[in-house]
Amino acid sequence: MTGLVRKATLLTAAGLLVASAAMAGVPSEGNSTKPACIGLVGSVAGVPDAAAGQFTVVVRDLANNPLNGASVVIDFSLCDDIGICLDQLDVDALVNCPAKTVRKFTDVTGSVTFTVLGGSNGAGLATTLRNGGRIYANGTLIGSPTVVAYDLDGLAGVGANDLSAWLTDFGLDPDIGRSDLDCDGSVGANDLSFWLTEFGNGTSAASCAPPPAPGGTCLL
Ligand SMILES: [Ca+2]
Ligand SMILES: [Ca+2]
Repeated sequence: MTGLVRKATLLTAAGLLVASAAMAGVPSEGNSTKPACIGLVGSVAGVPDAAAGQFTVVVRDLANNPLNGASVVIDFSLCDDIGICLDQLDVDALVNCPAKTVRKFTDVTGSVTFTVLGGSNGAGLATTLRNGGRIYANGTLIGSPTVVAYDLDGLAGVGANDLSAWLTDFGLDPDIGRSDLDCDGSVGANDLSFWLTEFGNGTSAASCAPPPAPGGTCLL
């Protein structure tokens, strides 16, 4: 190997190392695991309704390595019809009321699990309510889930008034994201089945306390 070739080889190897280092630690939307829909739920006796609302985000970088300690923010600021609870009944969840976000951090496997407490105010229509959620990892957008809610009036847990709100959404527009409880892309009979099951379980009997302000921002 001539000196020139050796130098070129070394420079190429160094370049690859630099590129690899740059990829490491940068969250990748394509490599990360995130939900297509986020279901907001209530609680009962201070216990979040994880059975209906729990979801997991796995953050991986551009080199497909899991990111430990990554800040994962679920951002509801674009969802005018959605309100989140000030108290998420989760010591690891950091709520930012003005920003309308919930933040947690990933573990060594790059994973973090959420159950977001909140509901809807039943306002707004149509496609603006689809894919309105945002998921950020260390500030990088990695997902835009639809945000669905069982408590569609944001009051008194999951109850009869929410059924009425669901039926209104069903009648108005099959594309109203908040009522697409099975996350199949439209509001239909199967979503009603989901809602009835949730109502029957009684595990989201309580709404936020205190309730969110108009517009869904939680009260400080
Ligand atoms: Ca309700
Ligand atoms: Ca559906």
